Amino acid sequence: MTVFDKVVTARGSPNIAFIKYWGKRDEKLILPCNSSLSMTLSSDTLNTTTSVLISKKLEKDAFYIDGVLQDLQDPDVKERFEIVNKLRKMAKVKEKMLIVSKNNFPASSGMASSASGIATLIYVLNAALELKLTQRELSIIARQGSGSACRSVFGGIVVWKKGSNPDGTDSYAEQIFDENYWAELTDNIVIVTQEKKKVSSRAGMKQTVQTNPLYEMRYSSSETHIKEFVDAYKDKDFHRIADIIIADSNEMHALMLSTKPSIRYLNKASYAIMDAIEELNAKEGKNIAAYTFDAGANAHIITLASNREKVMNALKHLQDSKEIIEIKSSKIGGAPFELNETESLIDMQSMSPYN
Ligand code: 2P0
Repeated sequence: MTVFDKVVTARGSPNIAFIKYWGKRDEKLILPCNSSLSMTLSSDTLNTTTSVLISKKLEKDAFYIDGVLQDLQDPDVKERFEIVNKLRKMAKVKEKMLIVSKNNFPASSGMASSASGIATLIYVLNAALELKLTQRELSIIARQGSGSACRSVFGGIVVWKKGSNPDGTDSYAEQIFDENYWAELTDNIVIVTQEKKKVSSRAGMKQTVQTNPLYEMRYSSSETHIKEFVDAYKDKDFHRIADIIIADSNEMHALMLSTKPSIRYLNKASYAIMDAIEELNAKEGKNIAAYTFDAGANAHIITLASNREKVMNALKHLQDSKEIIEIKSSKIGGAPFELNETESLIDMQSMSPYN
């Protein structure tokens, strides 16, 4: 039974990939060329909150993100809204929906707002439509909204298996370690730019697969990296996981660089951060921090909570020189979860978003 005339609210969070997804074998179904591995971040620091109301009294669908009413005719929005229609159809519901979503971080700052947004949306719709889908089923649907979103359906360390079925039924995420296994892990997001990226991930990865003669190597190297990472993580061996995290980020950015035309997301400040982290590790005689970059210049510095201060000190000169705008610290976190009525983003009286 679908929950009518009642607001359901949930919260989810982004994930940071340690073994990167960068290329699709099927654009429509969003099937990746290689498996990937990520850490889900705690919703304490970065999160998306989404409320949904399904009612016969609503005349049309409305979808707000960060206070902005989305144009459901816009091709990008329409494509993403398809998953809403898919779930509504599964529940045999015809009523319209009001969906209100809020990120507590800027959408274009390279902090995977689409992963967090889509995973939370699927989760809240599953609850509101009382579909009772499993996390695996939710992951398959989230994947079709945005690849990396399928990993944010789970907490902890998550692997998105590339699968081999042409229909995508075996391409989903799975939790490998829960968030409590190694709760000391932190991600310190170093903001060096707030500019929107010039090449979208979607366009960039397509260009890489189509034009890059080096791309082939990614099929095997990603699998090796995942296997090595899981082995090292089992032993809580930070030195080894840091080596793999750094190597995989550099490999993806080397592939971007050698794409035609070349794609370059890193900037001068990104390289200065890489230098600072490498110098810190050399000084310590072992890796106590790892850098990783997604499709953007902002760095993610992975370190244990006990070493955060050393990392901050190593980056201080870049903060003083204003090359670093801000550092947002987060830690490993769990799966999306439901919130109570007090956290609702929808005013039931007026059936509209709270201001
Ligand atoms: C990742 N990224 O594994 C990689 C690393 C960026 C660099 O997944 O086209 O928004 O919606 O499937 O998931 C960003 O791409 O792309 C991404 P689509 P998505 O996290």
